[in-house]
Amino acid sequence: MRIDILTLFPEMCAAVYRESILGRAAKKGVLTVDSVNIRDFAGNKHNSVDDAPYGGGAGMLMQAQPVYACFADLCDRLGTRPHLIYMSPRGKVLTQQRAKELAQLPNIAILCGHYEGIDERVIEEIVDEEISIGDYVLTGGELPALVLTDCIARMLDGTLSSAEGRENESHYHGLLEYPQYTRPPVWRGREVPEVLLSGHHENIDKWRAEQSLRVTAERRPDLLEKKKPGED
Ligand code: 4H6
Repeated sequence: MRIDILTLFPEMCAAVYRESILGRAAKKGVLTVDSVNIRDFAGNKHNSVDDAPYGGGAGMLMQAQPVYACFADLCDRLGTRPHLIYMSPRGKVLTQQRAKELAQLPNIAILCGHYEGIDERVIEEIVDEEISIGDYVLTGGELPALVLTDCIARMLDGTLSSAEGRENESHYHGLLEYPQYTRPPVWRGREVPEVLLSGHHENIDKWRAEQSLRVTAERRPDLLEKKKPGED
């Protein structure tokens, strides 16, 4: 799949693609990530892309036209229209389930807002979906876009080694992760639970399932209520 990030800060994204799990996905050829500078589509000699909000108020807004021109150019270059996601505190909160669905798409573009946001008209005109990474506010949409990209990338076949897997992890089956331990067997007087040293895989699986339920009940009872019986 291919993800293009539309941003005023393309350099901020590039460093993350090279490092992290995204670099590995790129190397394996399962994912291409690129960023496009919205400022290249300013269309005026001062390269300005912002203006004051009608009706007054603090701060500036990104103008509709540069965002529109940037997306139109991307569509031309790709020869297709990617699913366009706008990262915004107003969006629907990201879930593992939505990331899994998005990972099925061949082309995604992510629009990052800055200043106080973007002129509503271009959002209505081109945005397919608004996503938030949580109920808090950041200075720009770039970090949320990278969070979403990482979350999608690790759902692609070939991104994770088989050892890392996607199966056992927190939130994948709607439960939190069970506690894990590595050597030594005793550290500062704390012992590794005996069952994990037993080599009895059936008992180990049962212990882990119980622990996942216990941890989830203690910390995130809301996840247990959401989980429908039989759902993975
Ligand atoms: C769109 C509209 C996403 C994007 C406004 C973006 C948090 C999230 C932004 C803004 C974001 C999230 C601009 C509003 C700066 C606050 C960029 N913050 N903001 N939760 N900020 O996913 O002022």
